[in-house]
Amino acid sequence: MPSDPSVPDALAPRMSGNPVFPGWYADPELHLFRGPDGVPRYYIYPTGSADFASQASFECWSSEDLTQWQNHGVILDFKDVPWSTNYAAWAPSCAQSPHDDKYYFYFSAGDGAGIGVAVSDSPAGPFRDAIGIPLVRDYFFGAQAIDPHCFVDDDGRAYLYYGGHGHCVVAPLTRTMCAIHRAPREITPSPDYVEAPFMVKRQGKYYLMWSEGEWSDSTYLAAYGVSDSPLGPFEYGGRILENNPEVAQGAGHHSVLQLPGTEDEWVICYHRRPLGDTDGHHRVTCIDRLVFREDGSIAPVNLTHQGVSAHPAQVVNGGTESTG
Ligand code: FUB
Repeated sequence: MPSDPSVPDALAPRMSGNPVFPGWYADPELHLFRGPDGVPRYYIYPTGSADFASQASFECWSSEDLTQWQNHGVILDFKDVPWSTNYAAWAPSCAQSPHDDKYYFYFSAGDGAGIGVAVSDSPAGPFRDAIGIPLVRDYFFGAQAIDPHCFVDDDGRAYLYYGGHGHCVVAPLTRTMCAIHRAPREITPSPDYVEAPFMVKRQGKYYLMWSEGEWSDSTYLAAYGVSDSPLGPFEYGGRILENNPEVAQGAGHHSVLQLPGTEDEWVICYHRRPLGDTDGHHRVTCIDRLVFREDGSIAPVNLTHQGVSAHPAQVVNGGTESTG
């Protein structure tokens, strides 16, 4: 018998809904961190999606269960980063150092100024510019210095992936997390690669993910490749995010996270644009399920309005926090 929709179903799981929080936010990087207060929380580090001139700071959001999100306000302001452009604050990435437990925040300073690194004792900031100069500014192998992503491998080695203008590079970081250890190497995984690299390790395989198309319209999408090494080469795996004409367009620039305490359950955090909306900056942050098939390939993501069900943030067996 169909249930009465006016009666709340106490047994129905609480859902995140999509978007997971209000406002125009893009390029979301999702993590699980246990901050200095010892409480594990999910964190999302997005770009504030507005015209470039007004993008001069970064915010972050946190949640204890993926469904209720709290805005922590500005965590890094370009007025405190003198070498930055003071506009086009894009695509941040956050990682916890396995060496000093501090949190390192990598960010793009618009067209030309480069990629910076900031540091904090807390995943919710505030972050301060760590080195006073860009970590990367020049082009290597044609890669524009935007869209940084820091990946920390199980052995404690950290890698910086980045690159716009159709080229992707990776550079190992030093133990300080604030310097390039070896010169970047090109790992552009596909002729269609555009930007937004993200790395995750699952069952010993390295999955490099990226975005293709034009970020401001419905050609935007995401794809992935697989390797035995964080340095590639990557075998093309297929598309994971694409338009759904019933739900949303322009889905891309994402991150993924294994749900804590599960054998193999994953979520994908990405931005997408409302159907019929032609303003390229109108991007919202969403979370949906990501499914690895038995053969290790990734199924195309089902974009939803309901999002994902509540899942408590926890660090299992004192084990890993975020590795992506
Ligand atoms: O949000 C600004 C830019 O749009 C990012 O750097 C690109 O990856 C694209 O998402």
